[in-house]
Amino acid sequence: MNVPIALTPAQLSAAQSALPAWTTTATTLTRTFRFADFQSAMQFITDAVPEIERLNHHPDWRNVYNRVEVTLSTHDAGNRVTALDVELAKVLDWLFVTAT
Ligand code: H2B
Repeated sequence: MNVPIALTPAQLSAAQSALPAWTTTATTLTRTFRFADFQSAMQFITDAVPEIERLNHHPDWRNVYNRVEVTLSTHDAGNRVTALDVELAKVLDWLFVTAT
């Protein structure tokens, strides 16, 4: 596998524009998804599994009742944000829109 490259400041800025619901820093993309209830939150997590495996890129996330708090970072790039994080963020946004 190619070593993932951290985004430049200009690329981070473009990522923030493409992901308005996310908080973008050089080291993390974060978003909290809110659902009707616990079961809907867990369904979202389950629905994301095939896409996560396809990307071979894994989120740090935390579920509290109807919330899923997601933090994306690329460990292989020294815990920096890379294009893989941006791609996974877009996938999760898409799954969220189709689920709610
Ligand atoms: N997920 C995330 N979020 N960051 C990584 O650096 C990462 C990963 N690396 N999933 C992958 C797996 C790597 O460990 C394997 C060997 O491809």
